[in-house]
Amino acid sequence: MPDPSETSERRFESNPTVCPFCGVGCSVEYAGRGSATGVEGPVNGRGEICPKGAAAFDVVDHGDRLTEPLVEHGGTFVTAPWSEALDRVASGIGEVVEEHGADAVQFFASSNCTNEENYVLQKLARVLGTNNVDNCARLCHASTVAAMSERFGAGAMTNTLDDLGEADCIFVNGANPAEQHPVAFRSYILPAVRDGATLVHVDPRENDTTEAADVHLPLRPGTDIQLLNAVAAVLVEEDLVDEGFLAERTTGFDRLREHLAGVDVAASAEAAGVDPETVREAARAYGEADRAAVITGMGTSQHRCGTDNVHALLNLALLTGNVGRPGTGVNPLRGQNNVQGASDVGGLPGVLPGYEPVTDPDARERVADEWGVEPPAEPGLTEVEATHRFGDEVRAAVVFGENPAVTEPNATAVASAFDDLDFCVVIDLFETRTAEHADVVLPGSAWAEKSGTVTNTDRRVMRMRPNADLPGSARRDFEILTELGRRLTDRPEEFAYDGPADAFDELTRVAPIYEGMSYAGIGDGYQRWPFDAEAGTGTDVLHAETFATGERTAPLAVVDAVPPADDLDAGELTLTTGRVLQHFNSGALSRRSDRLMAMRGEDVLQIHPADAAERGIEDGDRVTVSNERGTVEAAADVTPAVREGVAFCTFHYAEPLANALTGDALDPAAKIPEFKHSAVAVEPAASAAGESGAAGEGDAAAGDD
Ligand SMILES: Nc1nc2c(c(=O)[nH]1)N[C@H]1C(S)=C(S)[C@@H](COP(=O)(O)OP(=O)(O)OC[C@H]3O[C@@H](n4cnc5c(=O)[nH]c(N)nc54)[C@H](O)[C@@H]3O)O[C@H]1N2
Ligand SMILES: Nc1nc2c(c(=O)[nH]1)N[C@H]1C(S)=C(S)[C@@H](COP(=O)(O)OP(=O)(O)OC[C@H]3O[C@@H](n4cnc5c(=O)[nH]c(N)nc54)[C@H](O)[C@@H]3O)O[C@H]1N2
Ligand code: SF4
Ligand SMILES: [Mo]
Repeated sequence: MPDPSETSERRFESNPTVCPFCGVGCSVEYAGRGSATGVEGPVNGRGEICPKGAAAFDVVDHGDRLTEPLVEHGGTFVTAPWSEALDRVASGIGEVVEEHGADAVQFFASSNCTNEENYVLQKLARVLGTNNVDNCARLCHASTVAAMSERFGAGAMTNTLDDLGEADCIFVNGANPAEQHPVAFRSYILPAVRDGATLVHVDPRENDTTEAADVHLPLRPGTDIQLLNAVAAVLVEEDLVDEGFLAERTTGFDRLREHLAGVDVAASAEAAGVDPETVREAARAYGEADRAAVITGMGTSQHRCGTDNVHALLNLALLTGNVGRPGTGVNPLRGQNNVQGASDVGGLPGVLPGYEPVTDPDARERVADEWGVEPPAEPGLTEVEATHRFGDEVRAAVVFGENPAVTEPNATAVASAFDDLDFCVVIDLFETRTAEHADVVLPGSAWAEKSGTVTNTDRRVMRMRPNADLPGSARRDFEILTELGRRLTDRPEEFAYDGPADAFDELTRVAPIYEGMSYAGIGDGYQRWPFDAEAGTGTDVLHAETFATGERTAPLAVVDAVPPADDLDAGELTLTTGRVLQHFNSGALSRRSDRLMAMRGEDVLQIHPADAAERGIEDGDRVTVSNERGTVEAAADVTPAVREGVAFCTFHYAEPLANALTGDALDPAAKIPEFKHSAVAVEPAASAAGESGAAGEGDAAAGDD
């Protein structure tokens, strides 16, 4: 492979910045010879990184990078100068706003991009006159945030990664941090376990996290409420609750106790498909621990009852007094490197920067003081609601660093919905599946080409610094977005920033949780929100004296099981989807890394040996996975690691498109999709069947050779 640093015209340099992949937020920099390396940072104190961090530079100088704007002409893209492409965006969006109003435009903010970029994007939407701005936190921890905001007053990790060292029990529900948050796992969770903490893992599959676990509960997908209610019932039954905490810091215990008295532990465990004794073991480990921390991920959040799942999880922490002290709490591990920040800065339809509700007149007025115009008072559309209305009341979309044609549920329908729009602009690094449906594609800047800040999973705001100049005519995302602000709104002066630092200063004046932060204060380290401007420090442990709601108490919640949207017909399996270590989300970045592709090159379907045998499927066979929404083909990985009746595949590829199979059902509170439960039929693929009978197809295949 040619060394990009020798063949490229581009200039690279080494400056500490933040890994573009997961929300752990490891510090990395350019290391020469086309590679990135870890450097000592606030989170990775010894410069440790995972394989994705090590591969981060592979996309920066990749031959597929977009280097010129693309404009659609007669069904194909042609390259165009920036002035023409931007004119086309201004007229495309302008005409839709003129004819249908600003609420006919949907803005997709980017969890992969900086606080400053997302701040500008949501400001652009709101100055234009709509709250229709969302980011893929919607597909991710929206339900976690909904439940935690309601009960605790804040949706983020209650504690810090460092805190995990003080935990005596770590209860991991629906997350696989060994693969998805590897440095959090190796540098924080594993040391705590080696130090004696008991690790409980609630996951239908055995994976790398399970290997380190003391207790594994391989539940049926979609039965978290049954399982967590059984754990809560044991806590009450066996007197493992914290009476003092319940009296002082909670309300509603009598009602919950009464409800749990009606929960039969054995029957509930059976409904979840797990052994009642193992449920008791898990409950004792959590309830007897002096300090117990919950970690939660997509297995909990991505259900039509995702918000209720989290409510059931929050009960455990409140029942046992595991909130407000180091080593405790409820800790959602956040997805992309800036999904926390994209939400913090207002990239959500219901809240302004700093989570101030758009419905709050005081909050709107505070923003108006800064912007000179008041944002609309009605919450906007979430992103899946919006794609369901493309061509209807939504007529245009601005998609910034997101790939919904691959990552939203029922994605074949989503992709064709993009064609129903009057106008669509995509700002990305690559010509993604989503970009294929755009009218204009603008070439943005990769992580190594930008400066700004990102906020990691434990609320640390850290600085990104450039390691590379731009390829071809690509532009910095910040400059593209401010230019769109000047062209699309009638307040161009509001988008005349003197660089990202200037936008960050404005953010600290608008978002109360960021008040008092500065680039200088962050320096090579971090500042954590909520930030105390006077003391000049952040808050590590939330909810210590009072909850972020301002109340001394938080309510306990009665939670009833909710059946999944898809019913299983005879012979069908439950498909649940997720991730592997070597790939990242839609694969837009990870699939372009030769070194990651060499480690793991395709999406496979994990299926239990008994289910495989019943269908005549052997390890490595091609299989079709289908339901009324679509059919995909994959190679079978026959393994007892996945429970019987369940199949698992990743969604890291546009081909096969796993999300062709997932459904449209949304959680009513958070509007998060049901990615973790779909009914599917699995059978040997026709090509495989061809060898054992369908001679015509077999011959055709041979003919191709
Ligand atoms: N390597 C890698 N790292 C990543 C990403 C990536 O794509 N690749 N993506 C990033 C992003 S955006 C996110 S949000 C995080 C996500 O990180 P995780 O939350 O760890 O991700 P998932 O693999 O989607 O789901 C976690 C586990 O949930 C289990 N599960 C499935 N159904 C259920 C269920 O009904 N109940 C329970 N309790 N468990 C269930 C799955 O078997 C899976 O092991 O990872 C981030 N980090
Ligand atoms: N079946 C199934 N589907 C899922 C999930 C699941 O578990 N199962 N998980 C869901 C979750 S948790 C998430 S977060 C979503 C993720 O959904 P997406 O956010 O759509 O997925 P990504 O692949 O992270 O897409 C990021 C896009 O941003 C571009 N990009 C990256 N960096 C930059 C940059 O600096 N500038 C610009 N302009 N563009 C950039 C990339 O090229 C890519 O096209 O997927 C969801 N979909
Ligand atoms: S753990 Fe996350 S932030 Fe750290 S190197 Fe790996 S992908 Fe990057
Ligand atoms: Mo995510």
